[in-house]
Amino acid sequence: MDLNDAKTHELVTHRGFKLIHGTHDPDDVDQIYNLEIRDSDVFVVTYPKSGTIWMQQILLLLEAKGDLTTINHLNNHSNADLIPWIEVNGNRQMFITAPSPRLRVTHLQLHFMPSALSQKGKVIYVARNPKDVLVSYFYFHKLANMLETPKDFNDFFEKFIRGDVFGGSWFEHVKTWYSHKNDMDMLFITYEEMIKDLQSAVERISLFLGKELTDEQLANVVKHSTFNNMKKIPQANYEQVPGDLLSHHQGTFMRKGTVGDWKNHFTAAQNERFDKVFHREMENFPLAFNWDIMDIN
Ligand code: PPS
Repeated sequence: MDLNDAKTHELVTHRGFKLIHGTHDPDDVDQIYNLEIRDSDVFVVTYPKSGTIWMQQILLLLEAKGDLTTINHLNNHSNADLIPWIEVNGNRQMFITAPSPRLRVTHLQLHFMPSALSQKGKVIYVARNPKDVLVSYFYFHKLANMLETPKDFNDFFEKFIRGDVFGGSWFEHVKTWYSHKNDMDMLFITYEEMIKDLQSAVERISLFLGKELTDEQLANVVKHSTFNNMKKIPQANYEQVPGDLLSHHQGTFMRKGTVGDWKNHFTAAQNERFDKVFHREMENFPLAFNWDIMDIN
């Protein structure tokens, strides 16, 4: 696509991946591959709606040893200001000169990421069951003005299955990253594991990052990263993001935060179709997901 012809909302296919016109610049994204990496760099990698803001909150709290008041939220910075997207316009340049530790998030596919990540730095990949991702992403398309408002749920359902959304195919994203998890220093964790036992998840993340927190500090990290507590923090719920980016009257970023909400949205036919695609795509792949809150409690 000629970028000059692209309108806001439009997805731009670039090297097999879908970017958002106006939010991402393909030439700039291509330069991420050559970034120099430090041992202390940490990248949180997610397919959209898989728990990015949650992991940002946990990493910020681990840095702050559980003390919410020392996080720069006070200056009205959101989680994404404090742990920015590497692929968003202007952020790559900022990364180069930022002080350590450089904590970043990304939705990018592996082939765009700094090649030096195989030698240095750490990656935390968060995966979420794709039925809940689809529902969460549907609502986010209504909220986020940089994304096209879906015609209806079924229309979005088909787009998601085709991978015709920012982030491309969920299946490709998860499979590619998972199959390269031993090529770098990666922690692979699921949203459902975090829902099931946040304390253990936080301990795993802390250990992976080599942090040394007391039990009390860890307990505070857990306390300030629960859904209900994060929802009350405007900077962790993107409440202060300007209305031209998020239509706040359409809903809240922290929406339901649970496992199995897809059951309130999928028809029996959609579920059958999704299962077929899932089995075809994930056959022989050693990844299992929890689809229902009842299965993990
Ligand atoms: S984005 O736009 O890609 O950055 O979105 P992302 O942050 O990856 O995902 C948003 C969903 O994660 C849920 N969330 C949580 N669930 C449980 N506990 C906590 N603490 C938490 N924080 C964020 C958020 O509510 C979105 O999911 P849905 O299903 O829409 O509620």
